[in-house]
Amino acid sequence: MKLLIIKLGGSVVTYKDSPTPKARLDTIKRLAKEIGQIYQQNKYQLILVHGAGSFGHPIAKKYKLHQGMKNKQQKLAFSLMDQQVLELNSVIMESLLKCNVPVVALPPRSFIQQSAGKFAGFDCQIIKNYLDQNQIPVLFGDGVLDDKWGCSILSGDTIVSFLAKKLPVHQVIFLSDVDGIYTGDPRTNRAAKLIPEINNQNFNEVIKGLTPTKRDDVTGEMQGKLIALQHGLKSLPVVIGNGLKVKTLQKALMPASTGTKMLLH
Ligand code: IP8
Repeated sequence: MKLLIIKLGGSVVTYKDSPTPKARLDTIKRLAKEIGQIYQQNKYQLILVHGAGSFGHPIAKKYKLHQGMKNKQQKLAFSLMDQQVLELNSVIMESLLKCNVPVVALPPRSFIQQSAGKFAGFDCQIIKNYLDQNQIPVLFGDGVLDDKWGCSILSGDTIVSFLAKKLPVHQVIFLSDVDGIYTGDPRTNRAAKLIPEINNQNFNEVIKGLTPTKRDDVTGEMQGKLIALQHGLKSLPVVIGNGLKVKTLQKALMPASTGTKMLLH
């Protein structure tokens, strides 16, 4: 069986621009069905990672939780953020379970710590053990303990990149709310063009072209994410596609997938 990592971006599972937590329930249900269909094929082992979207980023930004926690207000906000993220996770878990997908949630806060906002990895054995049981581990971007700052934010993308380096991963699929990586922000710039392929030749140029959007995002939007992902995803086929569109996941598994394909060496 081939090991697949699917990242459900925060913009797919939530209304990311909402200042308060708001899940995209219909999209989550449809994606759960599509993931169920992939699971039923018995060809793939799956690891799922989801983003936090409006359940994590607005509160993290408001209380600067990506820079740590010192006062009582921040400590309370950290707890609230972690609770909100857990709520989103349980909506996703429930939908997957309804589609008979044997998922198990592994909240990163319970076994990962960072140091001054830096991620230093974790022991993947627990993930391997669940995979051996044909269970599907579900991890997510989370607020975690930080030995220098008290707390910091761990992005789901960092987790994906780390797992892709540590495990014999066949392919990684990222789903967001646009068709792939563009030369600008396609939500605001009509001239932005989809980049069909990212490789060693055009990687730096693509990064330079990505400008931050006005969205509340404490983990760096696409530019920061691609840089973070770059090392973990070497020599691995990656597809970045639109999770709001039906069957993007299935298409990502075909050679002629839609979206942006990335292969770096
Ligand atoms: O949405 C961020 O994870 P991401 C996690 O995967 C929080 O970048 C809590 C803001």
